[in-house]
Amino acid sequence: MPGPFHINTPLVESVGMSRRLGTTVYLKMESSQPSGSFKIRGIGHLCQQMAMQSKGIVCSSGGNAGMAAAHVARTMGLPATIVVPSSSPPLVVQKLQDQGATVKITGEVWDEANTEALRLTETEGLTYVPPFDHPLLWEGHSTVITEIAASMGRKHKPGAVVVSVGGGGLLCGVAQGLRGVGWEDVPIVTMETVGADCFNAAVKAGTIVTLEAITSEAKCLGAKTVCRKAFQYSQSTEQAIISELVTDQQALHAVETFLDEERVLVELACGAALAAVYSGVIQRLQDEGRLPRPLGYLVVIVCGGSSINREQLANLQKKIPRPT
Ligand code: PLV
Repeated sequence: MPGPFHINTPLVESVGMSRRLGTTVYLKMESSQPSGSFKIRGIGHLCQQMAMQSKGIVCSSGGNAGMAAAHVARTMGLPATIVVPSSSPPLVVQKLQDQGATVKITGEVWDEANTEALRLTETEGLTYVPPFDHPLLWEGHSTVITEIAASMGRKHKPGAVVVSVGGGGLLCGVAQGLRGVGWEDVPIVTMETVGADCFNAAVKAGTIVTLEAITSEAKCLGAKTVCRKAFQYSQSTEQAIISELVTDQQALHAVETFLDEERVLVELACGAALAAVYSGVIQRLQDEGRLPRPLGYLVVIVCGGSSINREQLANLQKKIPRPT
C-alpha cells in the first residue's frame, strides 16, 4: 500500500510569539507538508483506505484539500478531478493543474462546488474525497497531535492548542488526537474570520446553522455549514473548545507578521490561527479567566495553505482595508 503521504512536520518555538504571550509558543509547521497544508494527513489516509481500486477521485475544495487530493492521486497513479468555486484564485487552479489534476470551476462558494463533485461521483463513478467531513479524514489529521506528543513526551501537555476552522475537519482530528494521547483536558481554541464563521455561529446558536454567504476573504475557511461531529465536540463537557473570531484585517496582519518574523508565507485561513497570538486573543482569554495564567506551552497549528504568493498577498492588501 503506498503512503503515508504526509511528513512528520517540524515543531519549533516561535520566539516572537513567546515574547508576546509571556509563555512558550510552539508552531506545528503543517505549511511544510508536501501539498502545502495539513490536509494531506487526512486525505492521504482516506485515499489509502478507499481509493485503491478506484478509477479516479473527485474532490470539492476551497483549494487545499484539492491540492492534497491531487498530490495523493498523482502518487497513487490515479486521475483526479478537483472542483473549486470561482472564489479560488487562479494561482490555485494553476497549482492543481501542475499536479496533473483536471480542474472544474463551479459555483461561487465551496458548497456549490461540492454539489457538483457529488454529481460527478454518481455520473462518472469516481471516488468522492470530501474536504472535511469524514471519520477517515479526522483519523488522518489526528496524527498532528500524536507527533506533538511524541516530540514533547505525553507527560508534558500543552496548555492549549490553537486551530483554524473551516468545515471543522482539522478540529475533529485535533480533538480525536488529544483524546488518543490522554490530553483530553487540553482546551482547544478555534479561530475563524468574521464572514467565514459557521462554527462560531453554531456554538452561539446552540445548533448547526448555515451561513447565508461567505463574506470573508479567507475563502479556505468558507464552508457555510460546519460538520456535525465538530459541533458535537463543542457540546461535550469533557473537553473545552473556545470559539473565537478575528477580522480579515487581523488575519492579514498575522500573515504579514508571520512572514516578517518566521519567514514563512501562509494564507489567510492560517492567519486566523496566528492572530490568536498576534491580536491578543489568547491574552484576553487569560484575562477573562477562560484560559489559565500561567498557561503552560501553547501550540499553534500552522495549517499552511497554497493559495498565496507575493501577488496574492498584494491583492489581499488592496482588498482588505487597513484599520483606521
Ligand atoms: N480548507 C478546505 C475547505 O474549504 C479546502 O477545501 O481546502 N486552513 C487551511 C489552509 C485550509 O485550507 C482549511 C480548509 C482549514 C484551515 C480549515 O480546515 P477544516 O475545513 O478542516 O476546518 C472550504
